[in-house]
Amino acid sequence: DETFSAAAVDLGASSGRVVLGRIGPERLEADVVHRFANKPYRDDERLCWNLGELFDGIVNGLARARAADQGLESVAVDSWAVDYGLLDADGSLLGAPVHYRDSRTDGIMDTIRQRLGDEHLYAITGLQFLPFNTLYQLLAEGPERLERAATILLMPDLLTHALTGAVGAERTNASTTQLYDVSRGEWAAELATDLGIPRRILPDIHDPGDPRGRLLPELRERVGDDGRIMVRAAGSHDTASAVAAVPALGERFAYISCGTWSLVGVELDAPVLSLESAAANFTNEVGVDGTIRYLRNVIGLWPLQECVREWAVDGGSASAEFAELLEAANREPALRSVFDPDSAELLSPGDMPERIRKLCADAGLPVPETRAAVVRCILDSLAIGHARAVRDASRLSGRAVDVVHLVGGGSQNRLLAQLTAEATGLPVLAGPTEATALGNLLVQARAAGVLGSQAEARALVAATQRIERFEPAGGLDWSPWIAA
Ligand code: ADP
Ligand code: LRH
Repeated sequence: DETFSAAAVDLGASSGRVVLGRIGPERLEADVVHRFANKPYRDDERLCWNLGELFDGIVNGLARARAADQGLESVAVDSWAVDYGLLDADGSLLGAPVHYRDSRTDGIMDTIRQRLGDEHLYAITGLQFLPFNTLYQLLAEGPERLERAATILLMPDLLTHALTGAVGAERTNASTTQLYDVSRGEWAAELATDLGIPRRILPDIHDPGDPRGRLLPELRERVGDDGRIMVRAAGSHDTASAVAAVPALGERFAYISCGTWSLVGVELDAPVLSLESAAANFTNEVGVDGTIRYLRNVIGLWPLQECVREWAVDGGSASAEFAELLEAANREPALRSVFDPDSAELLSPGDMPERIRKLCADAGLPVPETRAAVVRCILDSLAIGHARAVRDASRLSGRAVDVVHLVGGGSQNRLLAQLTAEATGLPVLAGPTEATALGNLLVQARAAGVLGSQAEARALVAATQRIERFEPAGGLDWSPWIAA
């Protein structure tokens, strides 16, 4: 039997899931065997991730995957980028991992940019300037805590450590820290030292697919494993895994990995480190097989998630109430009021409908009063953000783009897919929804020798997964909005 059984642990900012995959040269089946909410909490002052709950979700999910398939032989973890836990010399966690949307980093990025200069920082790291990059979070820890720390483990590495005891950093996610030298392919040790971040806390780097260890004995019992399961590194940055599963058959494509964030860009062989690229805030993150994810963070479905949270509407994939809200937004007039999706005011949680109304009012546009009008305003604005980023990615990298692949939870939003096709003027291929988990699984299958190249893996996604095409029809002129 040539079928390979693996589980992907995929943690998004809004939910986590364990996906059981069965993969062969012409087979790719993936079932979500466990899905759990990812709910940050506020301790005295900080917004934190609930590591204990996430870990329980993972172990319970792996137990379900093992019960469903006795042949389960491989597991890998991916999650959102930049966040981490610090371990002390005894291997104990120095406090809960802090959420990247916490205010502890306020002001730090600006200070560092002034001190070192964008040109210097970008030439080394190629990373976009986001206030919550790991670099700035580490500086927010303060010197005493950095002194006490023995190692930093990014979220997927922290969970891999909890599963196996192994310590290390996986490359695709290391590349999101702004402490990684994208040209040399190693930690930017000098930059770290200059900023007072001890070099010793940055662990050895591993590549996607590398074996990381067996489950710890106490977990084998909970999972029902007899020591057979190998935990591997995935492309542990969720966006790296999502892009690895984009069902593109050629080179002339852009992708939008759309969930809490929309990550919008193209795939390249080498980084673009021009000042123009830095000014447009494009990033050069490392992908599977050493590719470069040349992209920009666009606000994504975060404002919509925050609105439905405020309205106490279930925004989950099977919610009828959510589907009705999107239907109502579809009936609203297009491009009535929009906001700049790059507005820094929208990054933190809370009070989202009011903040959106204020942005519209400040811009002298009609204020969206009803829920349907607010949702329409969000989706129109997001489509504008998508179009602007696709255009700039292509222009700054010189890569021609004929088609846009929309993947992730947001690819189920048909209105958003249609608006994105209209705004970009390009056909949009929507799906797969669980691209991240699929990309995680495909890397494991390649490491196990079940699949060959990345191109073969992508062709397998294209041949087996449901993908819907949206044409750039519609009589509206989006260009003034994109230009503004
Ligand atoms: P993340 O990985 O960042 O947690 P996901 O990729 O899971 O995000 O995407 C979550 C988003 O997908 C939700 O915020 C929601 O807007 C969208 N979504 C989920 N299910 C549906 C659905 N059935 N119809 C439309 N949109 C959906
Ligand atoms: C998407 C993502 C994105 C990062 C953000 C913090 O889940 O990993 O690529 O910028 O989370």
